[in-house]
Amino acid sequence: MIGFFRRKKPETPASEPRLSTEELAAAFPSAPAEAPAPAEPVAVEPVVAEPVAAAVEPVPAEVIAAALEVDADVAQAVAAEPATPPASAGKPGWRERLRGSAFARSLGGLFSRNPKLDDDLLDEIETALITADVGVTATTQLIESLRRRMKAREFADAPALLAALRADLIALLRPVAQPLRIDAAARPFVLLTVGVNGVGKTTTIGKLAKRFRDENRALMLAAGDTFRAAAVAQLQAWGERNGVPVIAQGQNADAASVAFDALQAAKARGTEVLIADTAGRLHTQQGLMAELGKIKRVLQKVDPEAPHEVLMVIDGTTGQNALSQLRQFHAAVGVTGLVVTKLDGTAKGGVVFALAREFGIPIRYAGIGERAEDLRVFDAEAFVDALLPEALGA
Ligand SMILES: Nc1nc2c(ncn2[C@@H]2O[C@H](COP(=O)(O)OP(=O)(O)OP(=O)(O)O)[C@@H](O)[C@H]2O)c(=O)[nH]1
Ligand SMILES: [Mg+2]
Repeated sequence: MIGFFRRKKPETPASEPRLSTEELAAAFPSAPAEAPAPAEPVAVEPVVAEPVAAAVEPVPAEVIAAALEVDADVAQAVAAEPATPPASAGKPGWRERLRGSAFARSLGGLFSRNPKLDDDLLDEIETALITADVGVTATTQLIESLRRRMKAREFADAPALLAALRADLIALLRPVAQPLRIDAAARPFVLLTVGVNGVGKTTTIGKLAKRFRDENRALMLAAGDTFRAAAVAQLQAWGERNGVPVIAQGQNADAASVAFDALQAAKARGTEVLIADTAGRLHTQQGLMAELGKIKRVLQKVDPEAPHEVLMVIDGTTGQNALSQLRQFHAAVGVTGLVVTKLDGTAKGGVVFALAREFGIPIRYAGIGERAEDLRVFDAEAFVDALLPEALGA
């Protein structure tokens, strides 16, 4: 039995879903969350566009340094990234980065011994899933499905049940593992990033800038966080590193006006992708949430289809609070894709399953570190296998 766990790669993948698609659909309906109406009427203000701000000149190193000095987080991220990664560096895999997660650790205990196929095993799995932030509803559905099948004698032994759990977890995520497609007809393709404070929006934009530059796309960034000191310099530092122009106005400028200028400039230059940063805001701050709606409407004055993607960044360590964050941001601005960050380190990671089950909104990318290359296209199987103990997963 232990041999099963030790096997490197099962020939018949243990991932073979044992639930039919219909059963899964019934077990995990991805009902879109009810979008509560914003409590505050959204004011549409005409935007008096300043003349299109020229792409900001490269920021002098001392300005960035000064800015970075006051922002230890950024300084750390910048310092962490080698200008040219050594040829041998290679991209660290999902498993390597997610190994320390609470999910991997709590489920790992189950695999380090030889569990019996009984209700105690289900109880232990249930505790592990709840501990990892999978959420009560998703956990209950997973456990009840396993229990039903165990009673129906579908599993020969405990490893068979654990393999079924792996397959069910993957099946839960597969519908939302939809990569971002840049529509070539949209020029520029406008990406608006939103999310609460400190979740990794600006870092994710930097990572995307590198990714899109590597794909030889003409890019532009809009410094729409006019609220936090050093936010503009932080984005400019990322822009400079990747040779991408950044449109900015002064601190405390109107964020919608920055977005408007940037879109006009991007259009004039035939830019392929425009990524707009926004200030972090709590989903409970009604006024700031309404501002997001305004940014969106102002973009639509230039291009009625913009933004083509409203990318909400969610911190993977947040836990179940991520659900109310997404609900509120979705109501305010219509989220079309997610990035779940900080899945490296001690993240529980389970909230990804709760988000998938509750909203069915595509998860575009996963952030698994602070460096430019630490962004992965979200892959259901790779993610689950990185969370599960090695012997079962890969
Ligand atoms: N470990 C880890 N850290 C991350 C990841 N993504 C971002 N961070 C770190 O999270 C911190 C905040 O990142 P920012 O990009 O400034 O977050 P933000 O959402 O733009 O923050 P505000 O603009 O203040 O709302 C920084 O220290 C980043 O390096 C990730 O995937 N893994
Ligand atoms: Mg930011």
